[in-house]
Amino acid sequence: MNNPFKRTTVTSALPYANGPVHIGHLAGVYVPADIYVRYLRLKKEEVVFIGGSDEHGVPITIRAKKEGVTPQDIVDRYHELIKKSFEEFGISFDVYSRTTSKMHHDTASEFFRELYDKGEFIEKTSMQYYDEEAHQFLADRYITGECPHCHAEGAYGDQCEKCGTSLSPTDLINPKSAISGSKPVMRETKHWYLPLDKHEAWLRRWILDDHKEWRPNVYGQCKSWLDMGLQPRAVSRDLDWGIPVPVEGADGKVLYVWFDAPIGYISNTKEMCAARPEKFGAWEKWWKDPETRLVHFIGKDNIVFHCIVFPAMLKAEGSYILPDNVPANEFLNLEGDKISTSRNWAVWLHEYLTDFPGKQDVLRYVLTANAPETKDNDFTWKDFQARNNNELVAVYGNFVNRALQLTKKYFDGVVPVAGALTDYDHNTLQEFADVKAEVEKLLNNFKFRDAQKEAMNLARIGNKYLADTEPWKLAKTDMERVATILNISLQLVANLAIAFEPFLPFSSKRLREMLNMESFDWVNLGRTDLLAAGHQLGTPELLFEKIEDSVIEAQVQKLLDTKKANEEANYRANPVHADIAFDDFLKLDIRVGTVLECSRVPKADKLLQFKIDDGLDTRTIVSGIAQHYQPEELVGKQVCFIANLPPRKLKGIESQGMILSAENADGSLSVVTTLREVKPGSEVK
Ligand code: B3M
Ligand code: ZN
Repeated sequence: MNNPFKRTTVTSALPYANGPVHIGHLAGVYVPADIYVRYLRLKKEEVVFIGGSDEHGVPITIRAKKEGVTPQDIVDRYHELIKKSFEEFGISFDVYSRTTSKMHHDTASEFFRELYDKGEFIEKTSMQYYDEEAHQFLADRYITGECPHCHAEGAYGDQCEKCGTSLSPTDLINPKSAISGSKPVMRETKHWYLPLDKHEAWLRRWILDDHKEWRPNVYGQCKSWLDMGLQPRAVSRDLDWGIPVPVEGADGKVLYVWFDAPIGYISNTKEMCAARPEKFGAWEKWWKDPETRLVHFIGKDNIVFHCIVFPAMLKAEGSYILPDNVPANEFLNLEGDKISTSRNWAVWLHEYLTDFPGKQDVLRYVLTANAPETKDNDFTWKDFQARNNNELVAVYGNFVNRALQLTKKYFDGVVPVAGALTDYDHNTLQEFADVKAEVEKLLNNFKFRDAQKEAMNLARIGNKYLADTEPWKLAKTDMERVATILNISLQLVANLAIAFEPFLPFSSKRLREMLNMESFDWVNLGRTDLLAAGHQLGTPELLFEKIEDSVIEAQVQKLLDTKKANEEANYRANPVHADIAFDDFLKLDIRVGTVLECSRVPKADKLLQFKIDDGLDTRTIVSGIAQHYQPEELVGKQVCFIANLPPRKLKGIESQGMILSAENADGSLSVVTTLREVKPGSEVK
């Protein structure tokens, strides 16, 4: 590849400082970014690795309110915890700062002001919910009410967590302020918008024509956004947590968190350069020099912000470079279920380290071996164990251990002199050299999973070499040949220390200590003279240990306990309602109907449309159960429905009633039916 770049700025998404980090974060963003940066550093390329915490946004304020502390308390707590987790896992940031820093507030504020002064924003007023008791406008998340689709209580202004439908605050039935509990009123408010529609033409060319090499998932998501047509996006919010909008008359308004967060990459670079100018030089060279290559590592839910919104901001400012690549990953699931912070369905990094002290590289290895590069992937404890025992221990660790132990036994741990090489020796070394080119190609293309697999293949070659040449058998008859075999084996071991360095930095460091070598350069990968004859090695130790079944079973049990606790919490969260008068029950008219027709509602992935024989007539009912049933399964079935609710419009269809379903703890639904067939229209009493 013809590389027109002189240096690389690598950023990794700034995690929200409202919870600890888990394996999904590591697998999706931080391990791949770290592998890439370590690889470039080993190649002696000029690179910086920028990280930090994202400390603004509504979820942080909600969490603070719930705990009765300030948002600053929340972010202080989690920023430290997250930072420590990253350090412990060897994520080698050159800077890890935070968006509540003064440097960031100033930088983001100036950035906004510059675009404002250049006329890059449009101002719009709109009607928004306002809490008259708390005297503030309500962010979408601060409004709760009844979901218009599934009628669950407590749906948020942006989404119903029960049925997953995305909403706007005005969709909610009986909206309530989450701050004061009062009924919010509509008020006019002014906001600034980035007119993405004006940027659409160049974005199309830049992404769709000039960056066809981006990962298909990234390119595809961008294309579908662009094809739908871009709309102006609000870059300010009515909120009291964040960076004040630096414009006259903008009291009570802050920058939208997705406006300030990516600018955090720039602020943190500035902080890094200010702290160590001799090492990093001026910050501008990392952001404004066209010879600098900008690469953003992110998860798939951040694609639009990094490929469309942030580039539009940078372009509007005018003096910045744009990202050259955005290698976004898909999601990692845990034992078949989506990782969820609120359901505690995760392997938290700080807990992992308590349970598996010193085994950072094992997790790094497994997460890369399973990296969700092209599709969502699953982490299971069984697979974790198998990869440790069958690959790290049985292949890599085993080869290293045999080579070092045999050298200790026969040559007192001194690298022996190699004699004449056989054809087989030459072939083995050639295979090694070939793999180097392959690993490099894969790393250059952000294919970390395959690159690590190739590195493991090197260890396989080594293992096979020892198994085929059997030096322990030759020791009685041909010490000269043993010397050659072990010399070659040790060269292969040294090569492994280099090849695995980006992936498994802790193990490579230990291996270097066992080899008694300070450091290796990536350029030397593939060479067969890394260790000179006569060089005294250090003390051999096991590089990896087997993980026993009982240890894995304990982790699986921990997750089962979480599942059980979630189910119980779910039951407690839905206790039996307060008593009602019998007359109230009589008001409810529940009837049995027969499903005549059932179909999906276009553009609503949750909704099914029913035509029901209600005994007298047919009626149309729309129900939010499309994720639980195929329409054809329900035709001909008898269902129970509430017959005397006022009709309501859903996606433009008038729904004349509500079909009853029972809900499991995991959210799955089962339609309520009768045990024996009855006449349509029969009353349920
Ligand atoms: N904090 C969202 C996330 O953690 C957001 C990323 C910001 S990157 C500038 O998924
Ligand atoms: Zn709902």
